[in-house]
Amino acid sequence: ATAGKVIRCKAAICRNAGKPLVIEEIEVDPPKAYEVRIKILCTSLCHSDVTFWKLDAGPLAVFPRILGHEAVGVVESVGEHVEEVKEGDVAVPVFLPNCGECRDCKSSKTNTCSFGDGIYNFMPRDGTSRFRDMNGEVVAHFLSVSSFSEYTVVDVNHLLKISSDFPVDKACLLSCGVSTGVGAAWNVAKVEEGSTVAIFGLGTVGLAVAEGARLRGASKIIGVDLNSEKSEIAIKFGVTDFINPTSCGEKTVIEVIKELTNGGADYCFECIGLASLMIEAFHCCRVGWGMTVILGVEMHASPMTINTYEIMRGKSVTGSLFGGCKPKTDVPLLAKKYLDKELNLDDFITHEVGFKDINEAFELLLQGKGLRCIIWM
Ligand code: CXF
Ligand code: ZN
Repeated sequence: ATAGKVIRCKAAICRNAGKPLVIEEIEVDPPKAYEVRIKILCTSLCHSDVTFWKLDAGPLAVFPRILGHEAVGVVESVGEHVEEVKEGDVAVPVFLPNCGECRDCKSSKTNTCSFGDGIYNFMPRDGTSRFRDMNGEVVAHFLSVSSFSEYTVVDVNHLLKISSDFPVDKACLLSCGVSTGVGAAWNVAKVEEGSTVAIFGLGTVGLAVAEGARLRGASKIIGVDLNSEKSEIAIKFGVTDFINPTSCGEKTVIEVIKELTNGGADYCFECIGLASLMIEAFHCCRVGWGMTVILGVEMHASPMTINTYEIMRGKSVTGSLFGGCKPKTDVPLLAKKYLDKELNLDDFITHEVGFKDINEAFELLLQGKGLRCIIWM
């Protein structure tokens, strides 16, 4: 039994911005109060990992650290006061907390739990790390998860239990990207039957929006991406029309979408993270009621300038974290939709690698090849 002891295991450490991760031995401390030590079963790469991997300056550029936040694992041991899970349970960690007790958690209006110092606090709740390298140097956590390690320590507010017979690779997808996209269509836009949807960026998040819209019976799901290779896989998630902005001929994307939707889409989703594209999405939605949902993380802090008169006439812009899903209650519901053969999760998994080849998963994502690459520990 390893409970109560320091565990020595392998982790992929990010030591320098934009440089390949280095697999090293590390020490993982036992979980403190309200914490859970998890043996990661598999993890995958979400674009936010790449975003932070590239970040070379500012308060959010922390080194060395263990990236990774889309994962599933089995509970190895629990700290004091943890009753929700026990050794052997399968758990899905999530970057967004869900304490269940704060005003936000008790409200149906939001999923943004106010536990902790926000999602950018890269240490557990007491401000210290559970990771050290072999020189005794502290290694930072990331988004409260740090799944690019054989073992990690996660606060009980950042995980949920999932049935142990649920396929683990599919559970991994529900830990970030897919829940974010499906949730945005269901909880944020609340896409209805017959409505029209335009999605900018057909990565995993964008295609999960399409999947959510498909299940809600949207009549048109327009996908926009610079990579025409996405058009084929997009069909599997219900995309009915594909637009490559570089091959619209004389027309602009805005004109093409307005034509396809008889005046503008009911719902537009930005899944890239560029203020300029958010503005373009806003122009593609229907005057009077069109809603633009922002999912992409804008890292340049560029302002989004829009005409307030269009807002007065009824257009709106909104956003969400984790698709408005409350992790502990909504992730198990998504898992059930998969078991009921409604939600397509299988087609998001396009690649698989062993942990030692984790840098190949970075290559694939950087080249825009495929959707999720499952990294098996
Ligand atoms: C993101 C959401 C926005 C802030 C950074 C992390 N979450 C997951 O990818
Ligand atoms: Zn993510």
